[in-house]
Amino acid sequence: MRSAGHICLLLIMPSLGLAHNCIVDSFSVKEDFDPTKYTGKWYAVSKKDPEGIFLQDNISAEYILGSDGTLLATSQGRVKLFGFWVICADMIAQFTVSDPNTPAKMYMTYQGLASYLSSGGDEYWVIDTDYNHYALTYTCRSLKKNGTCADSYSIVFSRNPQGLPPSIQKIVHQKQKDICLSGHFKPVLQSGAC
Ligand SMILES: *[C@@H]1O[C@H](CO)[C@@H](O)[C@H](O)[C@H]1NC(C)=O
Ligand SMILES: CC(=O)N[C@H]1CO[C@H](CO)[C@@H](O)[C@@H]1O
Repeated sequence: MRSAGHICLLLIMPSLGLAHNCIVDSFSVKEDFDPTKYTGKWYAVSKKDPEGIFLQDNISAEYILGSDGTLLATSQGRVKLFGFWVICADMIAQFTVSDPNTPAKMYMTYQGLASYLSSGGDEYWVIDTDYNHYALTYTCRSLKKNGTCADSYSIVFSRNPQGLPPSIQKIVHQKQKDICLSGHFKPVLQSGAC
């Protein structure tokens, strides 16, 4: 009986591995995402960068609930502009939900508080969060023809700037795998530089 069980497992496992494609539309996001519980301060502890300019370190964001129940945020981070000028960037962002059935799939409109900072918009998906310790966000800026992502970024946020305990890192690693970004993350320094 035992060995039969083992054979069964061996046969199933490789097919589970293959079944996972990297089609962005198939990524699961936090179910019944609750923006109220998401409010407050979050610190970036690691990130996967997109192409082009992106926040470097000391990245944090503070979310509040707007009058219509959607999220608003102020965020900070160090950014290198023109290849050499490192400054602390202050940004504000507004979030909208297009499909109420997937409240974790938001669209973020952001604006730099200085004229040399960029403004724009990006998808902002909360892949997973427990609201009290960690959150993993994901953005795909452009898709390939086959539905996989051509240019993405993703950030691991923690309520605690010191980082995440190992038990939670394990959950986050699995989620990073689920969005096909395993091994692409780099730590974000929180030096208090800004
Ligand atoms: C999608 O296309 C890219 C190349 O554009 C390829 O590397 C990747 O394997 C393809 N993925 C799937 C799931 O078809
Ligand atoms: C964790 C940390 O050091 N965060 C700092 C990043 O920059 C902001 C504002 O510029 C500071 O208020 C934070 O303390």
